[in-house]
Amino acid sequence: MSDMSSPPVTPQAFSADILRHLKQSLGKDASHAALYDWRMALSLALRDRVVDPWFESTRKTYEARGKRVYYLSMEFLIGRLIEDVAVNLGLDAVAQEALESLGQDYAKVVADEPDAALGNGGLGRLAACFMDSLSTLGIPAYGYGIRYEHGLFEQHFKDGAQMETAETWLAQRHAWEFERPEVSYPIHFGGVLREVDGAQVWEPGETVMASAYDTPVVGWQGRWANTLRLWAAQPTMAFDLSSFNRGDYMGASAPEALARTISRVLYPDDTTEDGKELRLKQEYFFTSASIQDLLRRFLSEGGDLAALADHVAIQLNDTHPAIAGPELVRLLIDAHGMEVALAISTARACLAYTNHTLLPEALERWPEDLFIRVLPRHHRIIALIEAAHLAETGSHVRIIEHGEVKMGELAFVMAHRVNGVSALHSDLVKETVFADLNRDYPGRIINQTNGITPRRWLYSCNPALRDLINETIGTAWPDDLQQLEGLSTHASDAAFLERFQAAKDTNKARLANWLKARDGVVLDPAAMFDVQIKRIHEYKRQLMNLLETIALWNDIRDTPNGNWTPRVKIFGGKAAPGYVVAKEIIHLINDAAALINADPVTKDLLQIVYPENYNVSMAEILIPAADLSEQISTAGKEASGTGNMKFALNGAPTIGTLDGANVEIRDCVGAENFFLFGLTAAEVVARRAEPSYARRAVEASPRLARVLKQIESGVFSPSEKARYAGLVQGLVDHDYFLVTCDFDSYFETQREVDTAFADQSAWTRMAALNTARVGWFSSDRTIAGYARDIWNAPSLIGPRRSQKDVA
Ligand code: GPQ
Repeated sequence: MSDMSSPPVTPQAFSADILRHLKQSLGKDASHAALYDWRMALSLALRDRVVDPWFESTRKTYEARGKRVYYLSMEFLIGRLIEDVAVNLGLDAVAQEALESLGQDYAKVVADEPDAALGNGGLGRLAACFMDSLSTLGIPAYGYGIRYEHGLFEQHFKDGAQMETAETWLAQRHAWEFERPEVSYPIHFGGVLREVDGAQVWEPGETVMASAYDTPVVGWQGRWANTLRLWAAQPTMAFDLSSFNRGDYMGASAPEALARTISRVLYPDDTTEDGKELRLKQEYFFTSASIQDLLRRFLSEGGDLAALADHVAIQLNDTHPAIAGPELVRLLIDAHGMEVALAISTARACLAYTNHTLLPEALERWPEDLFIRVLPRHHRIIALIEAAHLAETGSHVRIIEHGEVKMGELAFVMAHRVNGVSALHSDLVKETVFADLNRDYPGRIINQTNGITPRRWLYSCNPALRDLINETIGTAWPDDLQQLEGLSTHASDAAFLERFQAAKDTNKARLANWLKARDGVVLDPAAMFDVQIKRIHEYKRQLMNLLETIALWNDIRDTPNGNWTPRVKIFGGKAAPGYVVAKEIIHLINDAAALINADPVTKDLLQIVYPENYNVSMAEILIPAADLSEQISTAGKEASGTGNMKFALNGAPTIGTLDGANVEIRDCVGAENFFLFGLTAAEVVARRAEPSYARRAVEASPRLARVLKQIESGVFSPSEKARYAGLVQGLVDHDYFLVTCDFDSYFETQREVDTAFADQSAWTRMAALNTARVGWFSSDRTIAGYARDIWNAPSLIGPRRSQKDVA
């Protein structure tokens, strides 16, 4: 293969690129350039170098005439891109040197980039890691999503309570994208169905245009680049001149306002569904544009639609794009004259569906009348799909039932493969939400355990550990992560462990400096950094973590001269704006922090820190600095988790339940390097059947009872004593997530953590073994699994260069 990456770049040549962009693209000279100008010039200089591999990948894809993967996702939580691109192009050191030779602070310029927060949490971040791995593996792929004008809201705390403000990443030009005004598709809504010569004809009521914006996604060593294509909504007619001429100036811009609403803002929900008409329109908007786009590409290459599935693999990231099934069937029938049964089987051969949750409230269902109003033709198509499914299987599972359109069932029936995201989750998918469909379609449900990209989640975010690993086992691990296993033999080498600990200390100091500068908060770097960062949700049990913190505070106050291990409890995460209980939990954490951090008796031993506005960039600082990873969800509720993998990879052992991918992480790192506690998924189900299980758990635990009493009586909310009475009452009355039942086991296990942490070299060894043994959780392994078991999509690049180098 001709080498697609450009010849080596010198820092001198690269500074010339930056200066050229400063002048030609930003219209500034070095003496007048602001931070923004430098950042844009750097980004554009990097982007230039992605274009050749991108074109070359497109050319090879076209030549191969093989399969393209289309990853449809409502969310792509990509975060900042400068370092991602620089690292993957092997230009990180060059870019830094070039910029510093121009008198700029590289870290400051990198940090000026706004996070592209086009997602809520794990599901969106997974999509971003998958894009990185698809490019690294050289699999031709497109990510398809929405170019939200406003990403996930910004979180502020006012007297400890969460406030939300709009996020504005597009207020500045987005450096990485290419606008494609020529790539645009009409998206229809509403209207009526008319029968013409026995066929259904859809006469839509409303139409908006979907316009493409492309961001190249370059993989490791610049060997391949795919496209993230995001759709923006635009009016078919920007401006209604007749209204304007009548003097109706507001009415004149109505078409524009209406259309823009569709791609205006990301829904801030995570694992709970918000059934709004606009959300349905967003889902159909980007799905229809994507299906039209891939069909156009296929047909322009002379493809025969009967063979579509040999060339097209469409992955549905949760049910949000589940309308892809009926949309593809509709286009095959209505636009291309295919017969119904063949259209359904063709679509199914292309489609696959990933389930990300068992929480029943998260499985999308649309009121049938709303659905008919927005998508009348699709409603009819779904009835055809349902009829075919019932006839084929004799199933009793309906897609439209009790006045609702059930998107989980629709996605399942229209997919040739359905996958869960961890071994435990996939088993539970078979046993619970889709038990009946699993019987109807045996073998359809498979597992693909999630993964994370080691380029961002180790190489970029943790330079201290990265350098140590390079020196210890060589540099071939970033695209072959199981090579980290080679660190295991060094885990009994005192000199290595000392360096491993030094890297951790560097990262803890980096976090401490960052927090001091940002929030004025001072951390003790000798204390254990105990970190729980993720969306705030009852099932993730941040509340249990806080109850344990308060119990520890009580114990320290009771015995101030005891042998305590100093801890900093770090929380990070946002609550959906409408999720009342989650917001109460945030408020309580902040209230408790205010009181406990000010306590002179405990202040050197216990601190609670909750930096506002947790996002991907904050995770990149927190995770490498963590000593302990909190993965404490109610067993059976966290589908996989991916933060759990990031912590372990960066040398933070887990305290956790047997939930999601924790199970597999523990299998990999060894039970002795994982702090396990709590009920199993089966025990959780059994416990819920016991009468008054929460009340009994509280009665059996004086320590817990004391904490609950303190909270309930207003110890942490002196200005409003009853503030948390409802929260506590809820726990005692119906503790669905079994915080009370797992509390004692969690508290005791935390004391084992204290003891273990006090033996520093044993602890560091445990941390290093975590890093050494979690290479399997690379998203390269996950994507290779999808490519093999679901997509049948080959890689178009040869063996990794790193392996060639080794050979
Ligand atoms: N997940 Cl359904 C989300 O982040 N948002 C969602 O709406 C749904 C799932 C998460 C899930 O909670 C985690 O356990 C997974 O690791 C993650 O998806 C990726 O699969």
